[in-house]
Parts: sequence; structure tokens; C-alpha cells
Amino acid sequence: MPNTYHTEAYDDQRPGTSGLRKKVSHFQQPNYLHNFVQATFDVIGNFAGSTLVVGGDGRYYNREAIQIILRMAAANGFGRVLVGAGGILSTPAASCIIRKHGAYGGLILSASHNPGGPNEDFGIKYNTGNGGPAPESVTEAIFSRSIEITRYRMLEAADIPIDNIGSYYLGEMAVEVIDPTEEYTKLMESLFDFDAIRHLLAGDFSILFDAMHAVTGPYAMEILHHRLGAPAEAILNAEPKEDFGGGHPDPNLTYAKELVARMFGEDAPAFGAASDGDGDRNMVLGDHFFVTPSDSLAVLTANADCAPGYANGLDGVARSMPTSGAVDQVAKAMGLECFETPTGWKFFGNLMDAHRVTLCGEESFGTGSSHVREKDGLWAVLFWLNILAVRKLSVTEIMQQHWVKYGRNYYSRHDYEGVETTAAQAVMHRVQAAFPALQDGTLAGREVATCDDFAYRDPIDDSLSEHQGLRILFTDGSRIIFRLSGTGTVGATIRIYFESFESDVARQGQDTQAALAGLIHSAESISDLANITGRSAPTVIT
Ligand code: VG1
Ligand code: CO
Repeated sequence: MPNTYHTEAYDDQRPGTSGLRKKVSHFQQPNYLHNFVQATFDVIGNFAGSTLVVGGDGRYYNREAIQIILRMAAANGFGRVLVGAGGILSTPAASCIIRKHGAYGGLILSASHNPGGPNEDFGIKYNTGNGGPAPESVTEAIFSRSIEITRYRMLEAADIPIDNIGSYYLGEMAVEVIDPTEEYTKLMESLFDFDAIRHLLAGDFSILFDAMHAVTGPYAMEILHHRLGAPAEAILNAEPKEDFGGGHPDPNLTYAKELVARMFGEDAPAFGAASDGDGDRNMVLGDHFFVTPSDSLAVLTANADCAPGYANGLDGVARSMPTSGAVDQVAKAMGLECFETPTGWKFFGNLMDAHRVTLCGEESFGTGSSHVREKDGLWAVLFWLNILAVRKLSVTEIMQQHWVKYGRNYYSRHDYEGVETTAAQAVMHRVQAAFPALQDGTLAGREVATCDDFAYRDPIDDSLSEHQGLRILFTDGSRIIFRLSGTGTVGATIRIYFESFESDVARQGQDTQAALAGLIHSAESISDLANITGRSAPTVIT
């Protein structure tokens, strides 16, 4: 008989935008992880005898957590667990493996772009059998269960040697330690023209990929180096480390320092990219050129027929609400349906399952497609390389031609990280209080069309998600959006998103911050942010 242990419930296990994220020490409290895992197993239905996928981004506490989860899965009646060797599975690879093996679901261990190490962050989330993050109905059920839980089940057994590929048993449950890159690599080969990319890289087209000492190192080595022939030196920080080498594994202009310096330095390569802690994000750069994630989604959509996996056309596209409307312009021109969802990948799952969308993306360096049910960093990199190989243009040329054809959506996000929670809430209240006066008025010399608190009705299952961000929408298509982050672990992070559309080619060459200056200034003044938070400037601008 599996062992059953008594436990005391915690009251703070409500998952955020993407799972439960806390400091490592928080997860190390007695039974903290056990409770969350048991609460998950208690609500996800009848999985007896079926398969669970487990893996993580390799951060500190990954290995311990995996051993705990394996013993709990065995005691709870799973038939088999697939675990990535070394405990490694990128988030998109985990999604791929869940789908390929018809698994019941998966547990992904990651705090994504948040730093790792004994004093930093850890995280866990449950993905369902479609390979995607559990929908809100499931995450809410897990939370409800977590506050009343009194026992968990765990087998007493020795550790599984997760570094060695092979088959093992824990009681009656099979544990298969698998190569974390194999299935994922095959999937990429089925979508993109590897011969064309190999040919491109064999010429004088050089690339740099920054794995940021996070999970994509082994994947980039296998795909970009071994399969596609990029030199090993083209992969920066390729070795996954438990603390990401002390860095912040967030692929943006602030944190991907080394890559940015080289792409904007002398003899810059033609193409540069980076991914985050768990491999689902991507940043794309050209020689002295930054591609905003919102533009990237639009470019992939407009050029999808360059890649074999998408040559037969797209079902539709989707973007998160704060993401710029660049993809909307392309969708309109191509006659595609275009959806606007709340922030977080879980909202794309239903649309993909119903074959309503093929490509989707978020402004936060996330792009992906229905090949899996997570955003996918290396997939985006390969998609870009495939397009560049076919079109034989530089990144800058692709972008400039795109803007001429579809217009340019100037776009920026300002993050104020680690703000005191009450101050952050006060800022949001202040903005909302300004809405009545703004309605039908003007701001930054632009006419306000409407202001609202974004709510989303899922077109497939009719579920409603409210309070997804405060929006000021202008009649010329410009937008200012205020949102509080749901992924941080210390205090609150205020995100302000700015967008303005420019169809006039003569005005498309401006500096982004300059083009948005009026909106930025207005946002600071109506929110009274500096006074309320004591912050005079954002922590990160992307
Ligand atoms: C952030 C991003 C959001 C993304 C989420 C998870 O959420 O803004 O677009 O889906 O991170 O990404 P928030 O609530 O902090 O704004 V990851 O790479 O952490 O799975
Ligand atoms: Co991530």
C-alpha cells in the first residue's frame, strides 16, 4: 500500500499567469511542494495507469522536486512517468512530449525568466493532455483543493538515477528517463526546411544564439550546431546552470547583455537570438536591429508560406491583448481570423484545439504555433532562419519592407519591478479613477475612443476572464495599457504598454521611445506613478 502522510494546508498556492512561482526557500517549507502536487493529482481526474511527463529548466531545486514528484506519482497510481535526462525539459519540449505520447498531463518545473539559485525563484505548473497550461477552471480547482488538503501520498523508495537514460521502476510505476532533445528536434525538422537553413549558415551568414545558461543550451547545440552546422561558438552560455550563471534568464535588451553588445557592436553577425530560462521565449535581432516580439509575430504570419510546416495556410492567428496590433494588419490583408486574448499562453489552447488559430504570440517575447501548446523560443528562431533563407534579405530589410506594406506599430513596454504591493494597487486605482474624465476626451493630443478593464469571453467554452488590464484606446489606434504582473515573487510589477500606429512611410524611421513620448508622458501623469511609488524611471524598457 502506498504511504499516506498527514499535512497542513497552505493558503498561498494560487497559481499566477503561468503556474505557482515562489522563492526556493518558500518551496522548501515542510510539504509545500507535496501539497501542491497532491492538490493537482486530487483534481485532475482519473489518471490511473496513464502517463505523466515531468521535467524542468534545470534551476536549483529541480532535481529534488523531480524525485519527490516521481515518488508521489507512483503512490497516486500513474502507470508511467517520462522524465527528461538530468531533469531537463524545456517547456515547449515538455508540451511536445505530452502530445506525442498521449500523456495524461505533465508537471513542468520552472520559474521561466526569473533568476534561479538557493535565494531565487522556483516554480511548478500542470499541463493537460493537449500539452498546454491547464485552463483557469483547473488552476482554480487546484488552488481550492490546496487550501483544504490534509494528506498526501508518497512511496518510500530510493532516488531514480535521472541522469541515465533508461527504464526504471518505482513500485509498479515505470519511470523512463528520456533524451530531452530527441522528439523536439524531430518535430522541428518536420516543420522547417533544414536543408535551406543549413545552406544559409554555410555561407557568410553568421548567427549568435544566447542560451543564457538556461534550458535551451542542449537544444541549441543539437539543432543549430549539430544538425544545421552553426559553429559551436555561435551558441553563447550553452551550459545549463542551476543559477543561470548568476544572470537573469530573460531575453530582452536589458538582460541579454552579451548578445546585445555583439549584435550592436563591430562586425555584428547577421542574426542573433536568445531564449529564456525554460526555453519558451525568444528575442530576435538583426545586425544593429531589434525586432519587437509583436512585429515578429506579424512577420512570421506574413511569411508563413516560406516554412514547409505552414505552407498550406494558417487557420487564424491570436495575440494577447497588450501585444501590438501589427499581426492584426497582416491578418486583415490575408483574410485570417484574429483573436485578442488575455495575457498568458493558457488562453490560446482552446483556439488551437478548435483549429481556429495556427500562430499566436505575446509582446513578452513569446511566439508559437499549434505544433505544441506552449510558446516556443527555438521554434521562432528556426522560423526566422527559414524565412531569411528563402527570402534572401537581411532582418532589417524584412522588417522595413513589412512596415511599408502593413504600416508600423510603434510599441514599447515599461516595467516597474519590485514595487510595494499597496502602491502598485494605488496606481491602478488612480488610473481607473481617471477613466470617466478621459472618455470622449483627449490625451497626449489624441482623441480617446474608450477606456475599460479588459475582459475576455472564450469563444470556445464561453468562460469569462475579467480584470485583465486597464486600457485607454484612442481613435487613431494608439493604446496605453496598465497591468500588474502575475509572475513575480517579490512585491508587484507594474507593466505599462504603449502603442501607436504609423502608416506614413516617411514617419516610420523614428526612435521608438521618441515616437511614443507623448503617450509615455501622459501615462506617467494620469497614474501619478512617480509620487505613489517613488520611482522616477522604469526598471526595464523593452
Ligand atoms: C509574463 C508575460 C506574459 C507571459 C508570462 C509567462 O506574465 O507578461 O505575457 O505569458 O509572463 O511567461 P506577467 O503576468 O508577469 O505579465 V513565461 O516565459 O514566465 O512562461
Ligand atoms: Co518562459
